[in-house]
Amino acid sequence: MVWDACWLTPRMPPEALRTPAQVAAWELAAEGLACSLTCVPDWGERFALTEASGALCLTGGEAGLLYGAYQLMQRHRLGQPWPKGVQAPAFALRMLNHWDNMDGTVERGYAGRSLFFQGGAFRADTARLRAYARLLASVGVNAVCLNNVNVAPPAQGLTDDRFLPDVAALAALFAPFGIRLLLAVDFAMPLADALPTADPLDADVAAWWSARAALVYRHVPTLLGFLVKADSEGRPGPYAYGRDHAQGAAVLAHALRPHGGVLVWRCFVYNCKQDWRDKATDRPMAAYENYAALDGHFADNVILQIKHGPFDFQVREPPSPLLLAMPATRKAAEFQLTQEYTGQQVDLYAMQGMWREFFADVPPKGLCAISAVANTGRDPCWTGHPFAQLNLFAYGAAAWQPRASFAHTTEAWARLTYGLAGKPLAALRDLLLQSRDVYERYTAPLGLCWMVNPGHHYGPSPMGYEYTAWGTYHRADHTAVGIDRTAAGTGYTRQYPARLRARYENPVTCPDTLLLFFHRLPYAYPMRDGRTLIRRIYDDKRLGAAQAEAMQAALQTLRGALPAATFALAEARMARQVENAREWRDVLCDFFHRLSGIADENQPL
Ligand code: GCW
Repeated sequence: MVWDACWLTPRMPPEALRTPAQVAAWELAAEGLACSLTCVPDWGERFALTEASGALCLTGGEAGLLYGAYQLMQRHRLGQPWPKGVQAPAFALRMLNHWDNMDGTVERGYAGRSLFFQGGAFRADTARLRAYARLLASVGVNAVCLNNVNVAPPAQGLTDDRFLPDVAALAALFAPFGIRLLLAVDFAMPLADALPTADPLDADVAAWWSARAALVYRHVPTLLGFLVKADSEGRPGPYAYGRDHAQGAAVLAHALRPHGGVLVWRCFVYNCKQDWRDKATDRPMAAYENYAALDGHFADNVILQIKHGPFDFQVREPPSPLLLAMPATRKAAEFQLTQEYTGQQVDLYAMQGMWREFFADVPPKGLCAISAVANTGRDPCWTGHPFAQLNLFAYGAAAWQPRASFAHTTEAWARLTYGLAGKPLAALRDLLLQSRDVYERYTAPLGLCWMVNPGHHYGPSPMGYEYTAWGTYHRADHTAVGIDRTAAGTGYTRQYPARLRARYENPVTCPDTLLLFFHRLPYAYPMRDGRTLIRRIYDDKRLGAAQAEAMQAALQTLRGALPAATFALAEARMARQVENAREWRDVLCDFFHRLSGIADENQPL
């Protein structure tokens, strides 16, 4: 099968190359770039480019040389000056989490089947996997978790003799690209191995985890560590034994420590069996309630991986207050490249703007790592929609420089990938830059999330989650819509530091994009621009759908400028996006009309 080289050249570095520095030297030579390399091992991932009397010199640690080489290649092709001074990533750990199952399916995957697994075993597809490792290195990712956090059989076998030789082979294949692997493990694994309990304070359980870690590291000494989803959406966890999550994490962290292993512990813990009548429980408060008091209790080889927003990767969320708390704990922000709620790689949704806004409120210095759910699979273009490659590319850029410019990254990606210039370049850049706002406008303007179809999460279903157990309500009735999450309401805003609390607490200072996330407002509520709330909802939907139609027309100007197969794919998906946008507009306008009794004067249905 032929797959996209993305921004790279299709010719691959030979398999004989074993170290990142060797790959770096090969890449630069293949690109025709004369540059001398100096390896200073202490530099790690850092690098510096200097130019003396016309001769280029790249200095860096092993991995630094590789990142420097890719940076040099990009700048060279873009005709940009070399960056001055020593370059270092903002986050030492830049992870990608695959939600891949061993049967070959991918949970929330929209880019084909798993790159790693098929039929309960590893795929023997060295060529493609090496190309993948190279692609990830070229964007700056340095850690990959292979399997789904929802660990299903036979993935427990990833930590025993059944599959460890395969993990070791993959680790060796990724190593020349500076990438280390993680495995998602099940907290209750000791039970499956005939122990009567998985209680983290039980001595036999601790011994079991230590033995298991020793076995894993015998096979894969370079493994970065384990990733755990515990007490979340039906997964086993320490709560079953009356233990808190610091106690739960400690037993695994202790087992990993002698091997230098890291435990990435997810904080996506909430009550997924809520009674919808219960208005006192407010799901966005859950992560903070479960963890904030445990600050300082986690071992230093534990990283808490916290979703960037308090809900679950919705189109728009405020930053998770937990990411602004727990100063004595190592924390990672988790993003979702795979477009579960954001268009499923049918609709365009370029994410970097969201990450920039996030990092304006959550200083990168307070975090030690960044993580994202992968959007890649076995599709020839890797990402389902060819333009969804941008989100992977931009994730790497943001992981190095969280405040990197969205427009610059987008333009660089379009130029490197398709060699565009002039009008076509501007057209593609503009399509992508506006894509998030447009998608938000026809799906969830004003922070009103969770109106998606339950289960698969594509398309509108305004009451779909309203009477379920998932805690994701909007409580729209004939007078008002939204949930009051202020101090006078559920109290959620109290979880924020004063600066953000003040911004969100009052509808007058709360940004429009989050208005109905934080407030319950009547349909006649006067918005800043003089329109009523209901008028604004109708207008946003109509404008969003009209903008999707305009995007479809704009895409047509790229015919001939993009490779034919890429254009055909983008065109077909755009037609589906326009259908989706119209559906959202009509279902939501009808829904609010019936509920409120207030007609949309501009365009009655
Ligand atoms: O958003 C939800 C998804 C689940 C996912 C879960 C999680 C892997 O719908 O499919 O499970 O988040 O992040 O654990």
